[in-house]
Amino acid sequence: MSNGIPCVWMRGGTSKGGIFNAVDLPTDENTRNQLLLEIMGSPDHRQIDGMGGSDPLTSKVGVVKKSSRPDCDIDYLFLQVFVDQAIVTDAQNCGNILAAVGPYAVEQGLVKATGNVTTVTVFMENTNQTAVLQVQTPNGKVTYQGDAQIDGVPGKSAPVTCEFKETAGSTCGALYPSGNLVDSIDGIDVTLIDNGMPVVVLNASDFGISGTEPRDELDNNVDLKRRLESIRLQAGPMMSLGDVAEKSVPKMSLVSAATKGGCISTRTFIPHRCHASIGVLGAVSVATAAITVGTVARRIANVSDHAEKTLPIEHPTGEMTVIAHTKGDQVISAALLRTARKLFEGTVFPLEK
Ligand code: NQM
Repeated sequence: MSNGIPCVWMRGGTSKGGIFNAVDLPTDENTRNQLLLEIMGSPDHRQIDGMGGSDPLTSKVGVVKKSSRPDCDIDYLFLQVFVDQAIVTDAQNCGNILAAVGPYAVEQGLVKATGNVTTVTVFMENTNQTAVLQVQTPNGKVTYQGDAQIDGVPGKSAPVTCEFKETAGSTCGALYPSGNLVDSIDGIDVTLIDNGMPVVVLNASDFGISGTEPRDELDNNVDLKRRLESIRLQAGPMMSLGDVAEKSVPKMSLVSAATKGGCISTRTFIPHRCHASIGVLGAVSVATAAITVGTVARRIANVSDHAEKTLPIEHPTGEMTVIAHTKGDQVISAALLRTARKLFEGTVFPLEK
């Protein structure tokens, strides 16, 4: 039997994946990626020979190490392992798995617990930006138990609050990378935005749908997916992302008027499957578009005039609230509530050679 690799399997927000200490993974990128494909069981739409859950949301990896930066506790690299293609990409960040790496870092001794709540400052390697997490550590020990509830996850858990600052242009170099608030692609008005996650915001009604359909119905809409992919491939170069055929960005967020009292309703393709809810930084980008006068989102959004805005972003399984501190149209910082849970700790085995 070959040597296995220590790992912790965790739910972070509405996603799930393997969290590794960087020292346990090969430093060569290709060797590491091959190993992660084997661990997840990719490429195979059932991921039957691996740990992945046959869904992009459960085929995720966080790689964590103690940070050498004076202002950060840990460095976090997110890797998306494609389900049915042999692709591992660091082209995107993930705010859901981020919620898991905070408690992981404390439990693994990478960060010292400080009282009942421990602040973990995370350098997000994918985008060279920082996030600040508050992790529940009563009596100096991580707890996953608590009263916080997030849509898309049954039950209640300890809260992990995540705050992001200066996420504009995280991957594309500018908040509105094309230089416009609205562009036209294939005759459809789109807003190309990156406030932590590159997202193409589109009006659902332009595709003859209400935008409140269930995830499965949209996943089975072949014509809609074909039209979205055509727009996405053209949006990539306009967003300074180059050829995005094999990238998991930009995300495609179809927006419509909120139906449950929120800010706006979303159905987001990430990019080839409809998200069961919405990504964390994806929600920050959509919320930012909703605030900004002149975007596709703002035309239909409910937004208050207050500098601190509570923006419930509706999605297929409920809503995700973004608390945005703003100055005019500008989002200065964004905070979200997430929860996390440790599911398994042990040794994972790649294929024997
Ligand atoms: O946008 C899914 C997720 C994500 C990413 C995706 C995320 C984020 O729900 O910050 O969390 O958009 O591929 O985990």
